[in-house]
Formats: sequence, C-alpha cells, structure tokens
Amino acid sequence: MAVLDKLTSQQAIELENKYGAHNYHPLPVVLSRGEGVHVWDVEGKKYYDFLSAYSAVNQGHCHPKIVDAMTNQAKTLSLTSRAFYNDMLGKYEKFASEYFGFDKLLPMNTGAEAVETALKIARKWAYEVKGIDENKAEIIVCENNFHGRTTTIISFSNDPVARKNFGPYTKGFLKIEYDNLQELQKALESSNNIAAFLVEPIQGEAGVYVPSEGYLAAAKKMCEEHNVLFIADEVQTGIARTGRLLATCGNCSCEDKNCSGSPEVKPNILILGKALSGGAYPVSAVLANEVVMNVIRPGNHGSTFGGNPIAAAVAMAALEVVADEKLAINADRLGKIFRDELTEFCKTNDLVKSVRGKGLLNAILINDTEESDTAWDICIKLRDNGLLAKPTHGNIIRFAPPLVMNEEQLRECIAIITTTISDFSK
Ligand code: IF1
Repeated sequence: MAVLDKLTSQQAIELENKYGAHNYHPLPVVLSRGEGVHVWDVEGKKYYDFLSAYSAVNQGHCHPKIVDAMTNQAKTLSLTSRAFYNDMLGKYEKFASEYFGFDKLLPMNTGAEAVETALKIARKWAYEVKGIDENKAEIIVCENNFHGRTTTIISFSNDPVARKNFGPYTKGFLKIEYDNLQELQKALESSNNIAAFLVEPIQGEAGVYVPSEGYLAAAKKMCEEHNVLFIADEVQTGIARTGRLLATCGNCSCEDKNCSGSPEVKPNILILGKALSGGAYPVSAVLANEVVMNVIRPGNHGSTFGGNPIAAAVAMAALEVVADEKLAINADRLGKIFRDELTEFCKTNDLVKSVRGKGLLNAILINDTEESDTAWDICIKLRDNGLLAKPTHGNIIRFAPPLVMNEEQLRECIAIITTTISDFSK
C-alpha cells in the first residue's frame, strides 16, 4: 500500500491496532481534515470538535495565520539547536514574556517537559536561593493531579493506570487534597524543606474540578508567607480556555482590560503548552521572574527542539490570534451560555447529574457508576449525531470546543448534546 493511499476508517484503525502501541483507546472515528470548529472523517462526515485535542486547538483547526507562520518559517529555517543563536527565539521570548507579564521564558516542547523543567527550577531555587539542604527539597502536589506522563510526574500521581509498574518512583513530593487550604497550610508548616506547590488551576483530567472561589489566591498567599514557590500548571487551563487569558491570571497583557483576572494569583512559575501553538506544533514554555529563572545557567537544562524557530514563529502567531480574536472574552460568554443551558437540561433529564466548568472547559457528570460504559456509549451516539467528545474518568464527559466557536454553532451543539442524551435515556 503506498503511504498516501486513501484509507477507509476500518483500514486506518486496523493499521494502528497492528503496528501501533496500544497506549490509547480512541473513540472509533478516523479524522482526516480539520478547519475551525469542524473536523471530517475519512468518509467525509463532518463533526463539531468538542475536545480540541485536549484544549490544544483553542484557536480552531488549521488557523490560517498560524499555518502560514509555520510554513513560512519551515521554508526558511526550521532548527538550529541552541548550540547557536537564531533570529526568532529572542523575539519570541520577549513577546511571550511581556504577553504574560514575566521577566523570562524557558522554551520546551511538550507539557510534561515544561512541568519537569518547572520542578527542576523550583528545586534548584530551593537549594541556591532559599537555602534548603541539598537533596532535601519537597514539592507539594494535589491528589488526582494530572501533569503528564514522565516517570517523575507519574511518581506523584495517584492514578493507578498511569502509575502502576513504572517504579521505582521519584521521591520529594507531598500529596494533599485539592481545594483544601487547611491541608496546604499543614503541609507548608510540616517542614522547612518545602520548595514549591504545584497545582492545576482547574483539575482537567480528574473531571474538570473548579476549586472554590478564592482558593488559588489564598494558596498563593500561603506560599508567599512560607517562602515557597507557587507553580501553576496552565497547560490545559491557559491560553483563554477558561474565559481569561490565564486561569490564574496575574497582570498579564490580557486583551480584556476589565478582565475579572486576579493579579494576586500571579504564579512564581507559569507552565504553558498545548494551545501555546494552537495545536499546530509541539510548543511549551516555563515563565518566571529573574530571581527564580536565573538559577538556571548554561548546561543545566535544554532540549534539541526547545525554542526552535518554527516553534517561536507558531507561538507568536497563536498568541496574536488569541488577542486579535478576543478568544478569552468569547470563551467566557459562550461558556456561561453552555452551563446555563445544560443546568436547565439537568432538571429535566435524570441521566445528567450536573454540569461544571469555567469558560469553554466544561464537563457533565453522568448519573451512573465510574465503571459503567454509559458515558462512552453517549459519546458514540454524539459521534453519530456529528459531535466529538470523550469521557475523562468513567462517568464524566468533558466538553471543550475550540474558542473560535460562535453562539449559533454553540447552540446547535447544545441541541445535539441534549437531544442525544434525551434519546439515549428512552
Ligand atoms: C494524555 C487532559 C490528560 C495536562 C496538564 C501537563 C500535561 C497535560 C494540566 C502534559 C496533558 C493531555 C495528555 C493526554 C490527554 C490530556 C489530558 F487532561 F488534557 F485531558 F491526560 F489528563 N499538564 N494533558 O492536561 O502535556 O506532555 O501531553 O503535552 O497523556 O493522555 P503533554
């Protein structure tokens, strides 16, 4: 079979099953094209994308401005490594640092790499600035976290499927309950060796858990009082997904000057990924002010592709799209419509227990056990009705469309979701 031969969906699935590692269980649909809020399968059927590649495609599939930036740079200079300077990286570092309101940026590729980078920076800051004894640093994390799939990151996961049989595990992490300030206070007081607190502003994979109002601000304040770094993993919640440029916000150059952002939640270390590139290319970043970032010196950290010219060009274009098209404001407005409509629907349908989320990162809780296939079966029916979504854990379905969606499209999707679930219940 020539590589470019057109495959049927079944053929594509069979190839992946035969030649690919089985590290995913995808919904049975084979996509071959994407544009804006839509994707098409190989047979030409059109769908609304309500996952956005786990919030990486916030700017919509194949956004022309981002694609043009990528192709133009790819035809000019794709990769130099950091052994030499290039004319794109400094421009991007300045652009993005000012865009989010930090002194400096360390460029990486995937979200997990950026999380690992943040952990290394926090530990080095703890030894060289805070003065903790070497190899004694502890980092506080939350139960039910998701920060990626590397050995160190799964070492502090409590998801057995992500963690079992990948030991021995990396030490130096304390786990506390998410959205529990008393437990954070206790952990901060438990030792003088605490370097940092790593937290998702909304726990995405756990099931789109939005913490109590004021939790992040109070947590940041507690960290300050204990000279502990507050690290925000905004890989999934960042880049306008939750209705603000950042879920933690924090004097960024948000296009919405009357943004309801809370500058007092500005993290000491900000982790970005996914939609930092609009889903066009693997781009992640760690941002911090000089007092923290300057612990990193030549030879301490790096990566072959980190900060490459294409990544720099793509990320600048992707961030310009977020500002130019006011995606945070749109996500905030449409998210409120989505939750209001689904909340009303919950009252009339006992298969949906609740809806929760912020901006266009939302989820519904299905009235069945975690072990049931109900959420999965509903997603199969949604697929048949032209909308793609996927359960997170068992009985929770995440809904996260591209932020370029308009109200008419959103209302059409709400109708697909409510009709599908109503018919499913019969
Ligand atoms: C999978 C979901 C999972 C993330 C946060 C870091 C990373 C992620 C908050 C790592 C990645 C992806 C990974 C993908 C499914 C998806 C995901 F929550 F977004 F749905 F798994 F939890 N921090 N999330 O959400 O970034 O290395 O993937 O670029 O691994 O199954 P990455």
